[in-house]
Amino acid sequence: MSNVDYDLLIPNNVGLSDDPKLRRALEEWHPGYIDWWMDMGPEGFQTADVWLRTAISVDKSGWAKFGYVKMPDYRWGVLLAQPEEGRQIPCGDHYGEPVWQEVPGEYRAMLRRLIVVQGDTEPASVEQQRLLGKSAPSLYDLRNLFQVNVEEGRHLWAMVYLLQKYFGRDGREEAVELVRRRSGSEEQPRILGAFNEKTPDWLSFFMFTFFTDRDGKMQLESLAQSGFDPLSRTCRFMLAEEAHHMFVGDTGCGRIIRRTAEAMKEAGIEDPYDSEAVRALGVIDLPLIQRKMNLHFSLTLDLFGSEESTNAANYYTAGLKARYHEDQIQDDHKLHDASYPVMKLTKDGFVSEEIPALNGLNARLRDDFVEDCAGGIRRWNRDIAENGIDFELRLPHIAFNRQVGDFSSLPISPAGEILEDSEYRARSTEWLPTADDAAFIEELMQPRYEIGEFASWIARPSKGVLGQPIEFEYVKIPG
Ligand code: BYC
Ligand code: FE
Ligand code: FE
Repeated sequence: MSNVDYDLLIPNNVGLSDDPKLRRALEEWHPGYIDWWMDMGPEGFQTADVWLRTAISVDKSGWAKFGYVKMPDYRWGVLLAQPEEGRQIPCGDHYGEPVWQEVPGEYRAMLRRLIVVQGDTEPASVEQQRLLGKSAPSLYDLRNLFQVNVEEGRHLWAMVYLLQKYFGRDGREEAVELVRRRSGSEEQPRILGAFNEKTPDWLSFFMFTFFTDRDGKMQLESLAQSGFDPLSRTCRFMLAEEAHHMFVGDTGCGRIIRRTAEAMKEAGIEDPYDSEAVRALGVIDLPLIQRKMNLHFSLTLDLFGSEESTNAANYYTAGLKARYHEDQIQDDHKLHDASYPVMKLTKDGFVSEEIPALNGLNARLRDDFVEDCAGGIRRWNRDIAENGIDFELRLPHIAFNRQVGDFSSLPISPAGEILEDSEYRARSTEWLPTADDAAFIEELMQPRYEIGEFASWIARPSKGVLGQPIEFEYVKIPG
């Protein structure tokens, strides 16, 4: 289905030109969105020409076009994946019934909540990343940042479309709130904790796109299985874009780690903990990278909610949100009699305990997430080892540094040791980024805007974007 209407203000494949009411609602929301983008989007680059991909079709092959765009002129479209003939509700009480094309009345509030929470994270991430352009390590990376930003903007459009088309007046009100809340604000914060944290530097940005965008992937995968078909189709198309965000995080962290390992090898530094010597090379020491990883991993785990959740059970039973790859799992898809093992902290330490599977769905998705992280970390460690450095990056224990769920606020080390509060506090500078780390990184991160040049602390990518050379003017910054 290539019938994307690209001539309207809002490019779409949802028949906006035949639905004047909805078209008016979206067009009325548009100026507020642009105001938000000018206010909270990438600071200092709104007039730059950026070589961006824009979604113009939902065909698996060739769904995007590339070219120079000024970001405020980006064509944020509403694009749904093609409907699947005969699709059925994949889980819960309505398992096997035809999917809903309209909102099931009894589940309206739950569904709206899910869409609002999903929608809220998209602009939040743009807000968190808005200052990063000022310290970009290269034009290539600057362009990737902006690509991620405009696509998160499009993901907001995707959720706003659902709210305005299917939820009438309260949907329109929620759409306004989505561009009113602000990441980190005291009065009107973003809904989920991690989206009120700072993304102060590029190492954080790459960790965020590796871990937090991957939560996005996992959540979108489970919403892509929704019995509410418009949500499913929307999320399926968003996942096509999301793959690039994973790529940015995975290769970004990987290039930083490789650069450090290579620089250490060249300089003959063997002790990865000799941070003074390593930092003097203009690269980031591996223990600091580990501390950032501990932070972003633990913040992201909080996004899965409590391990045991009746909300999650209700979403599933209603058929609104399923498991990761629900359609590939062989069981009854109702889970009334099933159990799931979750880790609990008892007086005997950590033990695995079986809980009703329906209540354990957040824990299960989180476990799937942890597994999904493993490949990247394995590759990074291979680069470290290949340079002869004795250091291994490790995901911290899932109970470390948590603010949501069973392990919230417990003094547990990244290795999973249960400590006294005082020891935990005293040692936390070993495990989480310190003020000294922040000062070092801030000084290190000076922008490189020359074509084909890269900052000292990051390796060049293996290739440019879509066949372009690495030496390409990915962003034309006005003089
Ligand atoms: N912070 O039963 P519980 C992305 C609330 S990222 C603050 O434990 P539930 C992206 C919860 O709302 C993906 N509050 O959890 C990435 C509930 O409050 P109410 C975003 C939290 O509901 C990068 C109460 O605590 N999408 O796309 O089963 C860049 C008890 O909740 C938090 C989604 O998350 C928290 N961390 O699950 C750009 C999918 N956790 O309702 C984009 C939609 C929980 O009692 N959302 N609470 O007032 C959901 O599926 C669920 O809302 C959650 C929470 C999985 C987030
Ligand atoms: Fe997104
Ligand atoms: Fe993303």
